[in-house]
Amino acid sequence: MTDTYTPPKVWTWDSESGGKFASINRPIAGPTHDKELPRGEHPFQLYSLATPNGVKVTVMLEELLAAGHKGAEYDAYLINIGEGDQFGSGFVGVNPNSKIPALMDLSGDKEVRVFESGAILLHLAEKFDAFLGPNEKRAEMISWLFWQMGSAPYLGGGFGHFYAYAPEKWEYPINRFAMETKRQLDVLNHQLAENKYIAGDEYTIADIAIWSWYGALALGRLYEAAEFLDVESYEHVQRWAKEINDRPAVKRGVMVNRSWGDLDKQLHERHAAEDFETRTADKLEPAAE
Ligand SMILES: N[C@@H](CCC(=O)N[C@@H](CS)C(=O)NCC(=O)O)C(=O)O
Repeated sequence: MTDTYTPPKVWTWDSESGGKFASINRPIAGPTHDKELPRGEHPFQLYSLATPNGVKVTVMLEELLAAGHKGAEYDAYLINIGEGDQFGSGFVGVNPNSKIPALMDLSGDKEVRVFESGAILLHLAEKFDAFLGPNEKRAEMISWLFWQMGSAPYLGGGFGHFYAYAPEKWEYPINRFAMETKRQLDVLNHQLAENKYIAGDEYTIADIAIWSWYGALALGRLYEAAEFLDVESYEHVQRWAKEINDRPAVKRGVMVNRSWGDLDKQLHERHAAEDFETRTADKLEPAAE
């Protein structure tokens, strides 16, 4: 690849960069418009979309409910990041970083906002004392949770962006990030060769966080890159990814705030357990033109 770009002395925001998310990317923080967020009746209010970062939280909430934690009832509202919903004033009030997922915890005396998917997982796990694994493995579990938070931007923002979303295919960034993504898959493969779950014998929030990205990748659900990355060859990641995929709470969690794919797998908003049966997109009236 030849370098055809000479950076100016000072970068300025004067043209669209091209690619899938060019129209929503901007170099400044803060709201672009006034918009209050809706609120339901449950202790947790989630504002999200079923991307891998969003799915972490809906899987966790469904797992908590499946484990009998009735206090984990939640209302989930769809944030359409392609339309710029993340820049509305209400959303920015919950997450000043303007990215899904964002959570309001109304369960205590004071309302608490939580943003960053890893922080949300930890907040919920500590609140319900669930999916934390045994005490003696806590440092290991948290290490893997933070591994995911630090690693996935190379997979999503690096590999996925240049392989699937950039306006052209450039060999240098695709090579660089394919190499790193495969290295990460191999790290997981080694760990899962020795352990049933990522931090030992118990299913934890580290599995939920890592599965949402690397499980989806291994199952061929991200960037149409399964063949290119030869994901089938990561034998232990495959075993683990399929096992977690079979969990009923995971099957529900991936449907919440999903707005693409099969209509019967899209639950745009979730307010009650029965919504999975009665309010998927195939069962709703089409919106008026
Ligand atoms: N580190 C954040 C990343 C969140 C993130 O990147 N969210 C994306 C969707 S997966 C988003 O909201 N993008 C909108 C934007 O960049 O404007 C987390 O884990 O919560």
